[in-house]
Amino acid sequence: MEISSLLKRLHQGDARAVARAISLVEDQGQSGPDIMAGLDPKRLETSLVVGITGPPGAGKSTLTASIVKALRNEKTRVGIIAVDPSSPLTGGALLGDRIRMMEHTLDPDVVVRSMATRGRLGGLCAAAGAAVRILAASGCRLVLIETVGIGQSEMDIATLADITMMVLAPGFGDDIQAMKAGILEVVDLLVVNKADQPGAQKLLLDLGREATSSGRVLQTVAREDQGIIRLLDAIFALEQQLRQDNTLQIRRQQARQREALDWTLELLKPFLRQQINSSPTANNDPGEIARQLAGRIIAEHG
Ligand SMILES: Nc1nc2c(ncn2[C@@H]2O[C@H](COP(=O)(O)OP(=O)(O)OP(=O)(O)O)[C@@H](O)[C@H]2O)c(=O)[nH]1
Ligand SMILES: [Mg+2]
Repeated sequence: MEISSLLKRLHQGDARAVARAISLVEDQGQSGPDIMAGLDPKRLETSLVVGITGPPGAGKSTLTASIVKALRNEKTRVGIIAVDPSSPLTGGALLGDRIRMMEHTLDPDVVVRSMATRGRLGGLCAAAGAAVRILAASGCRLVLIETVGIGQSEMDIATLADITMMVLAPGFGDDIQAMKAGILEVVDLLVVNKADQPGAQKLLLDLGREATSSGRVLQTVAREDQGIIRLLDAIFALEQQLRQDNTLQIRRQQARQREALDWTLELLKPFLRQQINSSPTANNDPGEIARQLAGRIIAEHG
């Protein structure tokens, strides 16, 4: 298909054109850059990217589905990128959640893209960043990125987002709960999900009064669609603030730099592999091989 007609259909919101465009960019073929360059900058500007992270089982997928439902009630088009092989969105998890999301599978204004971390050597940020912008250009006012876990790579993906949100639940991710209010230095919003469960009050107490009264800690019962409107209000209020004080622009700039680094490493990989494989070295220490190679490259180009 011609890139121009692909772009046209993409901007009309055609789900297959969206999927095709993302695949073409992921494949790093000739047309990738043309697609990215052809995306409507106005749509990219007005869309909002929200990263949803948190320990396994806290209710991220249920919450995502519930947010989607609330947005669809307002006729808002929404994109979802699920970076999680076990996500219900990708068909790997509990039946109940799958049914919940199936509500939206026939809705052309809910665009879901899943990305597996497993089996991927790198370039996840780069690929996810491109997918985010393609979804935004297709008319998604909101793009949600769901990543499982609380580690560094999940946080890296979270840097792609304009606003980050961590979902906690009583009994899940006790290690991060030990960080208490310190979490709010890392993420914008903290969602205490499963507020219907007895441990929720203790979790809120643990977070401390300062945190819970900051407006950045919210309670939800995702399974019952409770607290979602308030959460969305908090997201949009924060968006307005970030746009006003220019923070949004700075965050996007940082995200682009992060993605550029990711792309660069991907593109250099074949060259580096070849260098490593062909260097006649008696050295058996991989760390030392790497230091020497990096040292040579830096000496030549630095
Ligand atoms: N009691 C209660 N259970 C909930 C709530 N929200 C989600 N759950 C349940 O918690 C379980 C895990 O929910 P998920 O949405 O799959 O959690 P997740 O964080 O996406 O899990 P992973 O993708 O595996 O990391 C499911 O059985 C949900 O039905 C809630 O508000 N209250
Ligand atoms: Mg999930």
